[in-house]
Amino acid sequence: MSSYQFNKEEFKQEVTSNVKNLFRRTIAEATPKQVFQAVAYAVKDVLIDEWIATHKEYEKEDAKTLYYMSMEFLMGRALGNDIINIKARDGIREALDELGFDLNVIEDQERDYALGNGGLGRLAACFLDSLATLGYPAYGCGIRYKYGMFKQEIKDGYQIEAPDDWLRDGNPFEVRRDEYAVEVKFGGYVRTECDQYGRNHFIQENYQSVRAVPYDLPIVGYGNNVVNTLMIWDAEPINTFNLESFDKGDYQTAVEQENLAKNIVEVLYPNDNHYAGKELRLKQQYFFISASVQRAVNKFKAKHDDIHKLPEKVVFQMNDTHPTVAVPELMRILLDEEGLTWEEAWDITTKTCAYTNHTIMAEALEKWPLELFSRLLPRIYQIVEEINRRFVERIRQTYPGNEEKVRSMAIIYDGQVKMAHLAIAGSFSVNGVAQLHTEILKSKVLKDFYEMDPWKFNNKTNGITQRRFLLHGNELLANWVTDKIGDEWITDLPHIKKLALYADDEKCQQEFMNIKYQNKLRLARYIKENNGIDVDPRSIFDVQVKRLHEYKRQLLNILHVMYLYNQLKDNPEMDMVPRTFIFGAKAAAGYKIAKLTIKLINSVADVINNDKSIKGKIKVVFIEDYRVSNAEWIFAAADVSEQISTASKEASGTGNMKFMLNGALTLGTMDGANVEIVEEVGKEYSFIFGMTSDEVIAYETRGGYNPMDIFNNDQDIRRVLMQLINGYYAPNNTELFRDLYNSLLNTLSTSKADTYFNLKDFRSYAEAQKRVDQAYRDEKWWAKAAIMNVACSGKFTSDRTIQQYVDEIWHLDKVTVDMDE
Ligand code: Z15
Repeated sequence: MSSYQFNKEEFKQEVTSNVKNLFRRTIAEATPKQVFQAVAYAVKDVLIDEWIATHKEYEKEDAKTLYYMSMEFLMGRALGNDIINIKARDGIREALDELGFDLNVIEDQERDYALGNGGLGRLAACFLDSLATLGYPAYGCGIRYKYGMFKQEIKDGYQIEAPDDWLRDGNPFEVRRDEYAVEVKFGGYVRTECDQYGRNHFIQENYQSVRAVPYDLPIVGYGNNVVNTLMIWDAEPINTFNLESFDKGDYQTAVEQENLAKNIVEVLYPNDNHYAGKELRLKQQYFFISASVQRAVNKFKAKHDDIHKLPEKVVFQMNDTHPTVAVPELMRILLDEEGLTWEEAWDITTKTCAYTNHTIMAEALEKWPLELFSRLLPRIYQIVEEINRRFVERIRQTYPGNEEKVRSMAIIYDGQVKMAHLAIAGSFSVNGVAQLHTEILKSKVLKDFYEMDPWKFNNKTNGITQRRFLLHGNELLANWVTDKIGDEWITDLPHIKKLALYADDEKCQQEFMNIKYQNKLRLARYIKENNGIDVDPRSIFDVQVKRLHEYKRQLLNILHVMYLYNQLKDNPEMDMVPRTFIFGAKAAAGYKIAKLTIKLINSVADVINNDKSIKGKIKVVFIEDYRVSNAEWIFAAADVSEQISTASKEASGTGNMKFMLNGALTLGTMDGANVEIVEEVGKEYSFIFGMTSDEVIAYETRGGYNPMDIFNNDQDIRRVLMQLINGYYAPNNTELFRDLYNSLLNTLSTSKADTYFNLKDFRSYAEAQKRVDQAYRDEKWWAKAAIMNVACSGKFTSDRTIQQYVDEIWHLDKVTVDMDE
């Protein structure tokens, strides 16, 4: 296979000429931002030929294609990743050097593509990277939000949300594909017309519509010339090409359609693991799904004349329930536009759609009120009703006389459309995202569905791309690993196991710890620049970065910091390894208790960081605007990875894997993929604590536990809790943290107190923290344990996850792209 040959002089030429053409400046006068744009266009120039060649190959091979449907793609930055994947990073670094610019500074000019909230969106991004690297035909299908995830500013310790105007300077990598625009219809009513053969036709009338226009973004495979596509849809008013409503003088409708188009793609909903039930959200879902399904069917029909064969060439993976309207939308197209019978259409649909479940949290389950659903999507609603009617019929046939099954499994029930039930009924595959999670789905949350169709259920433990989170994010460690064991790990992560040979080697241990130190220095500089806080790079970097959510228990972490500080105040000579507690987290804008937790962390930080008497033994840092680009640096610098969710609640977690890959030790509960991490690296190189998921679920079945028992019996915990309401961390407003106190202890209703078992797990957590402190004193042991974590991370590459999806669900054809042809 021949691949792209980088030519430095040509590249410098092109950058120089791009700067001229774009900005009317010489390269010497250009700002870093302008140079970024010029470099991005030069890189795109390389990609574009591979992009075209890749799709030629897919056409030629008539390869089966995956459409990965997701409301979120948390891509981060493109440039650094793309030039690594075309293997031109060193060359471009040199070229820029010679032009007088630093590649790191240039990369830093790019905005993150923050089209996602957290784990679910970042998983989609890792999957695209792996699909391209493995050479599988795949499209990511999503929304081109005008504003992505909000930028977080911390003012006076509070989170302030600022709009993420990520497209302001344009996106050099995107390509607008006007020729693939389609129409998406909302509202109106359905008129039924009987034709001469007695067949019913369903015609949507008096609707509003928008024009969906796809923008393509290149997804570059590693060193294989494959460039796949992330297709994100923009909405435009339809009347730019259809002036009908103006002709009729229907000014009102025209204006409404214009507003509809403007609103639909305006902003990403900033809720992670939480369903808000907003009408606009359902519009967004149907908008991008209808557009994507239409595009997929059109593309299939351009090459094939038998629509029955769709499942042989096309597969839709629904990333959570958000894209579930794909099921009735495909039915609509097959019934109303292709004229198939219900049985034929259902057969095709249920062989084309597959569903991934990402959570067992009840508050995340999407249930749309019938009134809203039927008003917005009248034809889709009719189809869902019929799907439900037949599904309920099947339940009754399978379980005669057992109406309880109907109540628990129906798609339409209690005046709502239950999207998870629709997704399961309409799919040939239902997968969880870690072993434990899948077991809980099968035995608890989706038990009835599992018992009826056990063959649908399967597990695909999540993974991450080592190309972004080691090769790009941690260059020092990546080079070190390659020096030791060669570079196969880049596309075959299990090879990294060979590092275990070096775990006991003292020289290697020192080299490793020195790299960690360099990365801690880099992060310390970032923290100083962005937060103005001095941290000691010799201290333990103890890190919890993830969305802020009660079940993830940032509160447990900060309560423990308060406890530790009390101990130090009592005994300033207390022997402890200096520790820097680092937090990074965005809270959904309307999530009060989460925002208050951020304020608490910052208030505790204020007090502790300014207390000279503890001699800098504890520092607390809240990193503003945690996002993919700074995450790469944070993982690289971490010693301790905090994965402390209430057992059973974190479906998988993926940050846990990124820390492991970068040689941090896991301090965590037996939850999600932590279980598998510990299985790989061994309990001896992790710090495990807390209740098991079985214990948690047993308590929940009994209606919770009474935290007052702990409050009454544990002096240290009581002291910490009192500090929430006595103004210790808020002298001017003693009531500030009352809601946090109440969430832990609400004396009026025990069932609503501490639903995430913070206090129940506190002692066990504190003990585990003590073990961390002890362990770090033995630098050789720590280095060995850290190296073992890196060495045992092979399972957690998204390349493995994708290969399992391909083998067991998607059955895609692998393609190779040769640039000589
Ligand atoms: C989200 O980020 C996740 C699940 C959801 O249902 C939603 Cl709406 C958002 C996360 C899980 O919380 C996390 O455990 C998992 O690793 C991730 O999805 C990817 O599967």
